[in-house]
Amino acid sequence: MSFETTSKFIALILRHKPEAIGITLDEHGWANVDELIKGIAKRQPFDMAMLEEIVATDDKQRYSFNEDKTLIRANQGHSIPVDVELEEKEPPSILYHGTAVKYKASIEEKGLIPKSRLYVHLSSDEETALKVGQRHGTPIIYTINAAQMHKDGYKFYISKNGVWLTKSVPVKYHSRVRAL
Ligand code: HQG
Repeated sequence: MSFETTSKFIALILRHKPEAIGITLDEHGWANVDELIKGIAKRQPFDMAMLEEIVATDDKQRYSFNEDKTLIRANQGHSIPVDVELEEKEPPSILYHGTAVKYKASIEEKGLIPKSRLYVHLSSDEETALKVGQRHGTPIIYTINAAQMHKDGYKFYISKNGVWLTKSVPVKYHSRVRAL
């Protein structure tokens, strides 16, 4: 497996499917590092040095170790219900969400919902939103009136790797940036 594929596999284990290698996460999303390494090493050569390199060089800083590196978790992006102790924070006045044209009708009817994940993922810059949207097809970007949402009592969180998260975004708080 390439470095990139291994990193994706770790995201799958730590966010969605720890049972893929027969491990579990605790309520805060932590996996035991030894168990993770052993589980992956059953499929391919894998050790602590490789895990440390993946964590250190990950382009989105997706993972964190605890202090003594006996535990590891994903910073955000989970579909399984874990509490990663996100920081609740006042958001910037505008946030962005990148998605695909194919979801437009549904989003403009139901608002933004987390679908399989625990939160709707938002970014403070448009460029990130564009990249996120492109993963799904022809991208479209929504601006979110986060200041108004916050005033109205909606909670926002920022993950350790700088992703803004909220439970849902009702239609009245978003508008499309690109006319598609
Ligand atoms: C869409 C990646 C229909 C939503 C990224 C999105 C991000 C709706 C898709 C992180 C909808 C879910 C998360 C509605 C929302 N009807 N579709 N009412 N409401 N959607 O992958 O935000 O590389 O779960 O717009 O960079 O694309 O994995 O969420 O298009 O930070 O670390 O449903 O995942 O990071 O897709 O991406 P996703 P996302 P990583």
